[in-house]
This record gives sequence, structure tokens and C-alpha cells, in this order.
Amino acid sequence: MNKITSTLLYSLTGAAAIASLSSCKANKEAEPAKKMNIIYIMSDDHSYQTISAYDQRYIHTPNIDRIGNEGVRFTNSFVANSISGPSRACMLTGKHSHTNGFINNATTFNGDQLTFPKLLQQNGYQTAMIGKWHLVSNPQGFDHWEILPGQGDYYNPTFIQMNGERTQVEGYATNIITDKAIDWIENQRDENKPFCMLLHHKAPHRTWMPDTCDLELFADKTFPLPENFYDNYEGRLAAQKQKMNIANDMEIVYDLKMADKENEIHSGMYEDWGRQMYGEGRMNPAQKAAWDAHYDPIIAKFKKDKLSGKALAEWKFQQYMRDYLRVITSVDRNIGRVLDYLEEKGLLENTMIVYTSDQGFYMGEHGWFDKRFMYEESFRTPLLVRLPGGKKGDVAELVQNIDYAPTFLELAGIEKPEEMQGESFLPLLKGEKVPEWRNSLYYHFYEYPAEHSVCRHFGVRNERYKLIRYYNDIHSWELFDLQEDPSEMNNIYGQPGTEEITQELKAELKRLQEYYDDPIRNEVIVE
Ligand code: SGN
Ligand code: CA
Repeated sequence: MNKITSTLLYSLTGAAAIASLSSCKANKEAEPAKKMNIIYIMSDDHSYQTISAYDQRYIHTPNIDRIGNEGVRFTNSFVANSISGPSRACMLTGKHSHTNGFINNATTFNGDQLTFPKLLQQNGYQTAMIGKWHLVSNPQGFDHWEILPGQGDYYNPTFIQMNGERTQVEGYATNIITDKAIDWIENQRDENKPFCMLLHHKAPHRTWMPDTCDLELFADKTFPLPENFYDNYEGRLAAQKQKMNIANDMEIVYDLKMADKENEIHSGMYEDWGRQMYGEGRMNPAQKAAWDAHYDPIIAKFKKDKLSGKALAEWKFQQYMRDYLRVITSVDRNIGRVLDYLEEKGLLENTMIVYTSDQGFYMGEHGWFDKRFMYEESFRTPLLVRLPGGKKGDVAELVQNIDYAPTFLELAGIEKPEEMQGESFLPLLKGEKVPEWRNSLYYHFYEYPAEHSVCRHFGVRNERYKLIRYYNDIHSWELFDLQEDPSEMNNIYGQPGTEEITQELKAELKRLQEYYDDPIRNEVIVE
């Protein structure tokens, strides 16, 4: 059977066609339908604002969009704890942070607990994990893994192999992770088994280092400042305390690459790291030459212009946006490579493809970069899923990253273990209605005191309202009406007229804390 016939058959009837094809074989018992493969692509800190399927203001991402166009775009997708390691632990275990134990990036993941890759592996799947892992302990439940140590590097990254050896690979991380993923699918897996591949990019994490071929992109573009770029954080105590402000906390040398050869520019505590990273450090001579050809003239102009105040803040914003979007361009291009490869091999028809990020990110909203807060830009995360034979279009139900594991398991025909707290959204992917779907989400962020100074908080969000409780050093409540105030500028907690909704949300918050059994409810009493 040639590829066109097979493509047609698969796309017409999906899994049923796969089953009937195998049952055509003469004098052979009917083989069960082949299980769907899973490719779970996740990048690090990719904001939905910079995916054109979600927002057309900044960049065109045709390949990422394709996943949503040929499948489902989740318009209300959220995380449980907006920071890398914790998010990853939630996704692997299907459990909230307090249950899986990985509450902040300083924790070590207890890899002995149940995860979806383990269950898939035990049920006949071949499993692989390539790229950023960030859980300190070694991956378990994978037939193959190659991970970046910690955050990893953009240029000539080192990978930790399954045998514990560390190997440095020349090139750019996003390309290399993609090469390795395609190579595993092409040459290393057992073709008789379904597979599940976790393809997890380092990009576009700080410090947003573009590939050399993308350095000139967006050079002439000026991006509109978000309306609340100059937010003064009135009525929001934790926001006043944070250190993730572009104007004040984004570093000229480290974040914005102004590592001048004359060593005249000095900025921030990470300056030395920056000078090392953008100097001879990890780059080879060709990479360094391309890098300098781009940044040297910008450094020269920066020195000459001597910007300050708002002009400096806005220059920082523009530089940040350009670098970040260049890094996204490379992510998108490499996702295109994966999709083209799968198409060429006839694998698109029996592979579910997921694109998401470990959390959202601020693109200057509230004046910020980074994440952590339960505010929309970082509580949300992009989620596009292409399921062959499934629904095409938007899904508006509230989903959370604890739902991924149950979804993958259901797709593979494996029952959800009792301890998993998420819900499978497979029915939503198939276009089914789920009347009893949740109508509120629980969130809990712990990493404090720490970098960026975002206080500990938990909260609840429903379709329209969000209630946040900060604790630890700051004890305060915030209430937002997302319909009236989508940018969360106006904390209406305690205002006349909000008594009823506040009581309702507090009751819901208590219910969720009990339902998910978060021990914080014994320490910080919601009343
Ligand atoms: C690093 C970054 C922070 C970032 C955390 C967590 N600093 O510490 O800006 O918030 O990672 O990010 S850096 O100087 O090392 O770049 S996470 O996505 O990995 O959780
Ligand atoms: Ca992240």
C-alpha cells in the first residue's frame, strides 16, 4: 500500500481503518487496533501571547498553529504552580504539587512515585524523554532519555545520557533536541510498539539566546507596549514586592547581552555570567563571530545613547521582545521539522501531538518578565492538541496540567490510578460534551523567599472570578472580576457589593483544598 492510500484510509476512519487493515490479512486472526503514539512537545516559558494561534500581535508561528488548526485549541488552559520543576512534576504525576512533593525548583523529584510514562511503559509503550527535565533526580519510566543538566545551555549544550555520561553537542539546543527526537523515532525505537516521546525544549527560557540564523529577525520592529506596562501595583501588595520588572530587574549585560568588549557596561549581579556566556565561554568561533556581528553595533549604539528612565525601560522591552521572538522562531521552525517528518513517514495519522509550555510568561504586562503569579499571563499556558480523528476547533473548558497524565493514559486504554488528581480531557478532544466538567481551578505557588520575590499564594479561579490568598510574610487577599478587569489591575477584595461572591469563592477554595487534600488548609485558614 502506498503512502497516499494509507493516508487516505487513516484519515477517513482513523483507528477503525487501522484495525480493518490488519484484519485484511488472510487466514490470520484479527489484530487489535494499534495504539495511538504520543508526542508531547513542551517548551519552557512560552507565552500564549507569542503563538499566533492565540494572539496575532507579535509573531506568526505557522507550525505550532498547525497543531491547533488540525486539532484543538484550548482557550482556557492553566497550570497548577507556575514554575518549571513543579509544573513538570504535576504533568508527569497528574497530581498537585503538595501531593507529588515537588513544590519548588529547589526540591528533588521523588521518581519512585507513579507517573504516566511508567504506566505507558508497563502497558506496552516505548517511552522516550529528550531535552529539559529539571527534576534533579534521574528520569524513570523511559526506555530512552537524554536530558539537559538543570536549565541547560542554548549553545553547544551538554546532555546527560542514561549511563550517566555527559556529552557536549555542538550546535543550538532547539535544533539538537529536535534532531535527537527525530533520530530516536527513526532509528532507535521498536516499530512494533506504540511510542510516547516527551520532546522538551529549553527555549525560550531566560536569557532568550537566539540561534545565529535568527539574530537579524525583528531588528526593525517596534512592538507596542502593553497597556499596563507602567502598572503601579496599587492595591496588590505582593506585586509591589516582586523583582521581575523589566525596568528594574532585567539586566543589561546578562539579559540583554550588552557584554561590551571594553568592559565598560556594568549591570546587576548576573553580569559575570553574562560576560562568560556571551564571551568565549560556550560559543565556537563561528557562533561567536555571528553573535558579535549582531550585538556589537547594538552595544555601540546603547553606549552612545545613554538612555535613562522610561526611554531605557522601553528600550529594554524592545530588546527583550526581539530576542524572545527570535528564540520562538526557532522553536516553531523545529516543530515544523517534526510535523514534516511525521507526515513523510505516515505517522501523523496515528500520533497524538501536544504542544504546551511549562507555564505562561509575561511579555511586559504589569511591566514584567518571568511567571510565578496566579495572574492570567503566567497561570495560563498554551495548549494545542492534534488527535487524529478527533475534534477540530476550540475547547473552552477549564483544563490544567494535572490533566495531561490522565488524558495520555485514557488514550492508551489504561485506567486512571486513584492517586491521580487530574481528569482526562480525552472526551473533550473527541468533541464530546462533558456536563460534569469542573468549573473551578485550584492553584498554589510556593517558591519564596527566592529569585524574583513572588510571595507564596494559593487561590481559586472560575470562569469569571479569581480569588488569591497570599501568605507566609504578606497576608493579603485579592479578588478580580476577569470580565470587567481582564488585566487584573483592580483588586476588588473587601469592596462593598463583593461580599456574596467573596463568600462563594472562599467556600469553593475550601472545598478544593479539601478535595485535593492540601495541608496548607490547616495552617492558613480560609475564612
Ligand atoms: C532561573 C532564572 C529565573 C527563573 C528561574 C525559574 N534565572 O533561576 O529568572 O525564574 O530560572 O525558571 S537565571 O539567571 O538562571 O536565568 S523555570 O522556568 O526554570 O522555573
Ligand atoms: Ca519555565
